[in-house]
Amino acid sequence: MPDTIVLPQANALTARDIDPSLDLEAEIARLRRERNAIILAHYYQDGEIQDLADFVGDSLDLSRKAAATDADVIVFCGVRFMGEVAKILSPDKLVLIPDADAGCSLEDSCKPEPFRAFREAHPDHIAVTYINCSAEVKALSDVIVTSSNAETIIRQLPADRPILFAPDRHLGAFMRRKTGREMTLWPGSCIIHEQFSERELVKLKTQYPAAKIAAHPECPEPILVHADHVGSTRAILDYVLSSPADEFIIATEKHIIHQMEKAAPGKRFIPAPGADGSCDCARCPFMALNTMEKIYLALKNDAPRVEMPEELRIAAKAPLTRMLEMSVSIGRRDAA
Ligand code: CIZ
Repeated sequence: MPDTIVLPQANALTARDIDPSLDLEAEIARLRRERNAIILAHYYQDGEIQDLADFVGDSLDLSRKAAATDADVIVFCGVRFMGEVAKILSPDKLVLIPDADAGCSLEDSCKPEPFRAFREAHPDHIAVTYINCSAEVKALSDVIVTSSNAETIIRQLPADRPILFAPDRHLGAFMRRKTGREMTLWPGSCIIHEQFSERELVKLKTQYPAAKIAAHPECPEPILVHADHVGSTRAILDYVLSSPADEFIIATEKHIIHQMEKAAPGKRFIPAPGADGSCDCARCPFMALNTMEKIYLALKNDAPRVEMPEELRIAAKAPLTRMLEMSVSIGRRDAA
């Protein structure tokens, strides 16, 4: 099946063409109005991008938003597979992403041909695939999940069928422990969640003994065993806001802390440490490729834009639609 393509534009403006005195925020607001565009941002984006966006959320809420919007243009500030999801669900919209190189280590770990072979080797299994994958891998899957709906969806699958879970082996193992389902896991992982250090986490906890630890299920089990709460970004956000505690160690991409600090300015949020205890490890280098300049340029240039062959889009849409249908019990977030 042919690949998704991200189209650049010939003779496009580049960062060098931007007048340094330009008020980027005001220009983006003007272009957004003129183009009837919506800016969607993931919780893992820089704070200034989250503040500029019309809607900030996790993959489930962003997918719902992309499917329902009446905007003509979607600017998706996240990583490439998220822009692909928007295009799959809203094919008539122009979908722009600020940087075509904003990939994902989980997506990179699971290429379509080896995934097809994995499926063929387990013909009786249901293929449950995490949304962090390419459109091609989605097209080869039975149902897509995010970290906020994986458990709800897995519990609805026929109990007598074994499951293939790809590409995140830590999320898969966490789901296996939670649901007791038989699962064969693809050996992928996220470069951010994988590098948190158990030793440094325990050390940090001795400095902040009252702090609660909130961890994302993409973290390996030796991190999760120390957590007071394990959940998706939206679940972690709910946890820290509703908890009576004042201090939290957050084991996921650190930009989610921006929303926490806005909603609970009196509380303290500390990013979980990596192996040397001091690195900026909790920062996703792919998410960090998006900048205000690139959002402005995307709206000026109509590029990079996400396009894909219709045959691929239709094949990838089926398991995504199944995901949305099987997630109706999970409340929507409509506010930014
Ligand atoms: O589902 C997502 O958006 C991701 C990547 C993490 C989360 O838990 O929200």
